Amino acid sequence: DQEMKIKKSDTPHPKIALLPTHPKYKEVNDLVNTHLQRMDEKTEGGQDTWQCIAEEGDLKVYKRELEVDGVVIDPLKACHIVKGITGHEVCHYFWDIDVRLDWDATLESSVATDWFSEDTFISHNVIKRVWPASQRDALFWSHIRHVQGSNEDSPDRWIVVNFSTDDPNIPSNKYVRVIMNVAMICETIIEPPDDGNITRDNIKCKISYTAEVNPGGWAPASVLRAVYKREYPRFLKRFTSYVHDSVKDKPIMF
Ligand code: 6CM
Repeated sequence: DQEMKIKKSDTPHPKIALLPTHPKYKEVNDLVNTHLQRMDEKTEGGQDTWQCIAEEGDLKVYKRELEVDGVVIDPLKACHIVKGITGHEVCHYFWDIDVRLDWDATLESSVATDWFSEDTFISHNVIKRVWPASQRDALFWSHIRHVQGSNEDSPDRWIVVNFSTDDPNIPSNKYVRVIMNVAMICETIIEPPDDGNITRDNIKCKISYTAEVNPGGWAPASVLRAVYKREYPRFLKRFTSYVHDSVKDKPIMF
Protein backbone atom coordinates (compact mmCIF):
# COMPACT_ATOMS: atom_id res chain seq x y z
CA ASP A 1 0.00 0.00 0.00
CA GLN A 2 2.83 2.36 0.94
CA GLU A 3 4.45 1.43 -2.37
CA MET A 4 1.35 2.47 -4.30
CA LYS A 5 1.06 5.82 -2.55
CA ILE A 6 4.63 6.71 -3.44
CA LYS A 7 4.04 5.77 -7.06
CA LYS A 8 0.80 7.71 -7.23
CA SER A 9 2.19 10.97 -5.94
CA ASP A 10 5.14 10.59 -8.32
CA THR A 11 2.83 10.43 -11.33
CA PRO A 12 3.31 13.63 -13.30
CA HIS A 13 0.27 15.78 -13.96
CA PRO A 14 -1.44 14.74 -17.14
CA LYS A 15 -0.52 16.89 -20.05
CA ILE A 16 -3.12 17.87 -22.60
CA ALA A 17 -1.43 18.93 -25.81
CA LEU A 18 -4.60 20.22 -27.47
CA LEU A 19 -4.65 23.98 -26.84
CA PRO A 20 -7.67 25.68 -25.22
CA THR A 21 -7.63 28.11 -28.13
CA HIS A 22 -8.17 25.31 -30.66
CA PRO A 23 -11.67 25.45 -32.25
CA LYS A 24 -12.26 21.78 -31.33
CA TYR A 25 -11.02 22.07 -27.74
CA LYS A 26 -14.49 22.33 -26.20
CA GLU A 27 -15.95 19.49 -28.26
CA VAL A 28 -13.05 17.18 -27.41
CA ASN A 29 -13.22 17.97 -23.68
CA ASP A 30 -16.99 17.62 -23.54
CA LEU A 31 -16.79 14.20 -25.18
CA VAL A 32 -14.01 13.02 -22.87
CA ASN A 33 -15.98 14.15 -19.81
CA THR A 34 -19.25 12.59 -20.96
CA HIS A 35 -17.57 9.25 -21.60
CA LEU A 36 -15.86 9.24 -18.19
CA GLN A 37 -19.10 10.19 -16.43
CA ARG A 38 -21.14 7.56 -18.25
CA MET A 39 -18.64 4.92 -17.33
CA ASP A 40 -18.87 5.85 -13.66
CA GLU A 41 -22.66 5.76 -13.78
CA LYS A 42 -22.95 2.34 -15.33
CA THR A 43 -20.99 0.69 -12.51
CA GLU A 44 -23.76 1.75 -10.13
CA GLY A 45 -26.76 0.90 -12.34
CA GLY A 46 -27.56 -2.63 -13.45
CA GLN A 47 -26.98 -4.27 -16.80
CA ASP A 48 -30.78 -4.68 -17.23
CA THR A 49 -31.28 -2.72 -20.42
CA TRP A 50 -28.27 -4.31 -22.04
CA GLN A 51 -28.26 -7.73 -23.59
CA CYS A 52 -25.11 -9.78 -23.63
CA ILE A 53 -24.14 -10.84 -27.17
CA ALA A 54 -20.83 -12.48 -26.35
CA GLU A 55 -19.02 -13.73 -23.29
CA GLU A 56 -15.65 -15.39 -23.35
CA GLY A 57 -13.58 -15.50 -20.19
CA ASP A 58 -13.24 -11.94 -18.94
CA LEU A 59 -14.57 -10.47 -22.19
CA LYS A 60 -18.21 -9.41 -22.19
CA VAL A 61 -19.97 -7.66 -25.05
CA TYR A 62 -23.39 -6.01 -24.64
CA LYS A 63 -25.77 -4.21 -26.97
CA ARG A 64 -28.99 -2.29 -26.68
CA GLU A 65 -31.33 -2.62 -29.64
CA LEU A 66 -32.20 0.72 -31.16
CA GLU A 67 -33.62 1.55 -34.60
CA VAL A 68 -34.28 4.99 -36.01
CA ASP A 69 -36.30 5.10 -39.24
CA GLY A 70 -35.53 1.45 -39.84
CA VAL A 71 -31.78 1.92 -39.48
CA VAL A 72 -29.98 -0.05 -36.78
CA ILE A 73 -27.94 2.08 -34.41
CA ASP A 74 -27.61 -0.38 -31.51
CA PRO A 75 -25.28 1.11 -28.89
CA LEU A 76 -22.59 -1.33 -27.92
CA LYS A 77 -20.38 -1.72 -24.92
CA ALA A 78 -17.79 -4.22 -23.87
CA CYS A 79 -15.61 -4.88 -20.88
CA HIS A 80 -12.51 -6.95 -20.67
CA ILE A 81 -9.69 -7.65 -18.26
CA VAL A 82 -6.32 -8.44 -19.78
CA LYS A 83 -3.25 -9.53 -17.86
CA GLY A 84 0.26 -8.20 -18.48
CA ILE A 85 -0.62 -4.88 -20.11
CA THR A 86 -1.35 -1.36 -18.86
CA GLY A 87 -4.12 1.11 -19.70
CA HIS A 88 -1.54 3.45 -21.18
CA GLU A 89 -0.34 0.69 -23.51
CA VAL A 90 -3.88 -0.29 -24.59
CA CYS A 91 -4.86 3.31 -25.29
CA HIS A 92 -1.59 4.05 -27.03
CA TYR A 93 -2.04 1.22 -29.54
CA PHE A 94 -5.73 1.99 -30.03
CA TRP A 95 -4.90 5.61 -30.82
CA ASP A 96 -1.70 5.15 -32.88
CA ILE A 97 -2.73 5.29 -36.54
CA ASP A 98 0.59 3.74 -37.64
CA VAL A 99 -0.51 0.36 -36.24
CA ARG A 100 -4.27 0.61 -36.83
CA LEU A 101 -4.36 -1.67 -39.86
CA ASP A 102 -2.30 -4.28 -37.99
CA TRP A 103 -5.28 -5.04 -35.72
CA ASP A 104 -8.43 -3.50 -37.22
CA ALA A 105 -9.59 -6.13 -39.72
CA THR A 106 -12.71 -4.13 -40.67
CA LEU A 107 -10.68 -1.36 -42.34
CA GLU A 108 -9.32 -1.21 -45.85
CA SER A 109 -7.27 1.94 -45.30
CA SER A 110 -6.63 4.62 -42.70
CA VAL A 111 -4.90 7.93 -43.41
CA ALA A 112 -4.21 10.88 -41.10
CA THR A 113 -5.59 14.01 -42.75
CA ASP A 114 -5.02 16.68 -40.08
CA TRP A 115 -3.24 17.06 -36.72
CA PHE A 116 -4.79 19.37 -34.11
CA SER A 117 -1.96 18.69 -31.66
CA GLU A 118 0.34 15.88 -30.56
CA ASP A 119 -2.57 14.02 -28.94
CA THR A 120 -5.36 14.72 -31.45
CA PHE A 121 -5.69 14.09 -35.17
CA ILE A 122 -8.28 13.47 -37.88
CA SER A 123 -8.17 10.31 -39.97
CA HIS A 124 -10.03 9.13 -43.02
CA ASN A 125 -10.89 5.43 -42.82
CA VAL A 126 -12.29 3.27 -45.59
CA ILE A 127 -14.24 0.31 -44.21
CA LYS A 128 -14.19 -3.02 -46.02
CA ARG A 129 -17.34 -3.55 -48.04
CA VAL A 130 -20.01 -5.79 -46.52
CA TRP A 131 -22.27 -7.46 -49.05
CA PRO A 132 -24.95 -6.43 -50.04
CA ALA A 133 -24.50 -2.89 -48.69
CA SER A 134 -22.51 -0.08 -50.28
CA GLN A 135 -19.01 0.54 -49.05
CA ARG A 136 -18.66 2.88 -46.07
CA ASP A 137 -16.04 5.32 -44.82
CA ALA A 138 -15.51 7.17 -41.55
CA LEU A 139 -13.84 10.49 -40.83
CA PHE A 140 -13.14 11.12 -37.16
CA TRP A 141 -10.82 12.81 -34.73
CA SER A 142 -8.93 10.66 -32.23
CA HIS A 143 -7.82 12.07 -28.92
CA ILE A 144 -5.74 10.31 -26.26
CA ARG A 145 -5.58 11.48 -22.66
CA HIS A 146 -4.30 10.49 -19.26
CA VAL A 147 -6.85 11.29 -16.56
CA GLN A 148 -5.41 11.42 -13.08
CA GLY A 149 -7.50 10.02 -10.25
CA SER A 150 -8.93 12.83 -8.16
CA ASN A 151 -8.71 10.95 -4.83
CA GLU A 152 -7.80 7.57 -3.34
CA ASP A 153 -10.98 5.93 -4.68
CA SER A 154 -10.91 7.24 -8.21
CA PRO A 155 -8.15 5.55 -10.14
CA ASP A 156 -5.87 6.83 -12.86
CA ARG A 157 -7.33 6.26 -16.26
CA TRP A 158 -6.39 6.51 -19.89
CA ILE A 159 -8.98 7.31 -22.51
CA VAL A 160 -9.19 7.48 -26.30
CA VAL A 161 -12.20 9.02 -28.01
CA ASN A 162 -12.87 8.58 -31.74
CA PHE A 163 -15.60 10.99 -32.81
CA SER A 164 -16.96 11.75 -36.27
CA THR A 165 -16.15 15.11 -37.76
CA ASP A 166 -16.13 16.70 -41.18
CA ASP A 167 -13.43 18.18 -43.29
CA PRO A 168 -14.38 20.02 -46.46
CA ASN A 169 -11.13 18.80 -48.02
CA ILE A 170 -12.17 15.16 -47.79
CA PRO A 171 -14.87 14.32 -50.31
CA SER A 172 -17.84 12.56 -48.71
CA ASN A 173 -19.57 11.39 -51.87
CA LYS A 174 -17.43 8.40 -52.77
CA TYR A 175 -18.68 6.14 -49.95
CA VAL A 176 -21.56 6.14 -47.49
CA ARG A 177 -20.29 8.01 -44.45
CA VAL A 178 -20.59 6.23 -41.09
CA ILE A 179 -21.14 8.49 -38.06
CA MET A 180 -19.66 7.28 -34.81
CA ASN A 181 -18.79 7.98 -31.21
CA VAL A 182 -16.33 5.47 -29.78
CA ALA A 183 -14.45 5.43 -26.49
CA MET A 184 -11.84 3.18 -24.95
CA ILE A 185 -11.28 3.73 -21.22
CA CYS A 186 -8.66 1.81 -19.26
CA GLU A 187 -7.52 1.37 -15.71
CA THR A 188 -4.37 -0.43 -14.66
CA ILE A 189 -4.54 -2.71 -11.66
CA ILE A 190 -1.28 -3.46 -9.89
CA GLU A 191 -0.81 -6.16 -7.31
CA PRO A 192 2.61 -5.29 -5.95
CA PRO A 193 4.74 -8.34 -5.10
CA ASP A 194 6.44 -8.66 -1.71
CA ASP A 195 9.82 -7.63 -3.12
CA GLY A 196 8.25 -4.49 -4.57
CA ASN A 197 9.60 -5.30 -8.04
CA ILE A 198 6.62 -4.91 -10.40
CA THR A 199 6.72 -7.12 -13.48
CA ARG A 200 4.08 -7.86 -16.12
CA ASP A 201 2.87 -10.74 -13.93
CA ASN A 202 1.67 -8.17 -11.39
CA ILE A 203 -0.41 -5.99 -13.69
CA LYS A 204 -3.68 -6.21 -15.50
CA CYS A 205 -5.83 -3.81 -17.44
CA LYS A 206 -9.54 -3.22 -17.03
CA ILE A 207 -10.92 -2.13 -20.38
CA SER A 208 -14.24 -0.52 -21.11
CA TYR A 209 -15.15 0.07 -24.76
CA THR A 210 -18.29 1.76 -26.08
CA ALA A 211 -19.41 2.36 -29.64
CA GLU A 212 -22.37 4.20 -31.11
CA VAL A 213 -22.30 3.76 -34.84
CA ASN A 214 -24.85 5.07 -37.31
CA PRO A 215 -24.21 3.25 -40.60
CA GLY A 216 -25.38 6.32 -42.52
CA GLY A 217 -27.84 5.41 -45.21
CA TRP A 218 -29.68 2.18 -45.44
CA ALA A 219 -28.24 -1.15 -44.38
CA PRO A 220 -30.25 -4.32 -43.81
CA ALA A 221 -30.82 -4.70 -40.06
CA SER A 222 -30.22 -8.45 -39.94
CA VAL A 223 -26.92 -8.20 -41.82
CA LEU A 224 -25.74 -5.29 -39.69
CA ARG A 225 -26.58 -7.07 -36.43
CA ALA A 226 -24.87 -10.23 -37.64
CA VAL A 227 -21.78 -8.22 -38.58
CA TYR A 228 -21.68 -6.53 -35.16
CA LYS A 229 -22.18 -9.78 -33.27
CA ARG A 230 -19.26 -11.32 -35.12
CA GLU A 231 -16.93 -8.33 -35.49
CA TYR A 232 -16.95 -6.62 -32.08
CA PRO A 233 -15.84 -9.68 -30.08
CA ARG A 234 -13.34 -10.49 -32.83
CA PHE A 235 -11.94 -6.95 -32.72
CA LEU A 236 -11.63 -6.94 -28.92
CA LYS A 237 -9.81 -10.26 -28.86
CA ARG A 238 -7.58 -9.46 -31.80
CA PHE A 239 -6.74 -5.96 -30.58
CA THR A 240 -5.93 -6.95 -27.01
CA SER A 241 -3.74 -9.85 -28.08
CA TYR A 242 -2.03 -7.49 -30.52
CA VAL A 243 -1.20 -5.16 -27.61
CA HIS A 244 -0.14 -8.08 -25.45
CA ASP A 245 2.25 -9.39 -28.12
CA SER A 246 3.60 -5.94 -28.94
CA VAL A 247 4.59 -5.05 -25.38
CA LYS A 248 5.61 -8.38 -23.85
CA ASP A 249 9.35 -7.81 -24.30
CA LYS A 250 9.23 -4.06 -23.75
CA PRO A 251 9.56 -2.11 -20.49
CA ILE A 252 6.16 -1.49 -18.85
CA MET A 253 4.65 1.80 -19.98
CA PHE A 254 2.79 2.99 -16.88
O1 6CM B 1 -13.13 0.93 -32.72
C1 6CM B 1 -12.72 0.30 -33.66
N1 6CM B 1 -11.89 0.82 -34.57
C2 6CM B 1 -11.46 2.19 -34.60
C3 6CM B 1 -10.47 2.43 -35.66
O2 6CM B 1 -9.44 1.57 -35.68
C4 6CM B 1 -12.57 3.16 -34.82
C5 6CM B 1 -13.63 2.62 -35.71
C6 6CM B 1 -13.83 3.00 -36.94
C7 6CM B 1 -14.83 2.44 -37.87
C8 6CM B 1 -16.08 1.94 -37.23
C9 6CM B 1 -16.94 1.25 -38.21
C10 6CM B 1 -17.84 0.26 -37.58
C11 6CM B 1 -18.31 -0.78 -38.52
C12 6CM B 1 -19.38 -0.32 -39.42
C13 6CM B 1 -19.83 -1.41 -40.30
C14 6CM B 1 -20.66 -0.88 -41.40
C15 6CM B 1 -21.06 -1.96 -42.29
C16 6CM B 1 -22.17 -1.48 -43.15
C17 6CM B 1 -22.90 -2.51 -43.91
C18 6CM B 1 -23.52 -3.64 -43.17
C19 6CM B 1 -24.68 -4.24 -43.85
O3 6CM B 1 -13.10 3.52 -33.60
C20 6CM B 1 -13.11 -1.16 -33.83
C21 6CM B 1 -14.35 -1.22 -34.63
C22 6CM B 1 -14.87 -2.61 -34.74
C23 6CM B 1 -16.12 -2.64 -35.56
C24 6CM B 1 -16.76 -3.97 -35.59
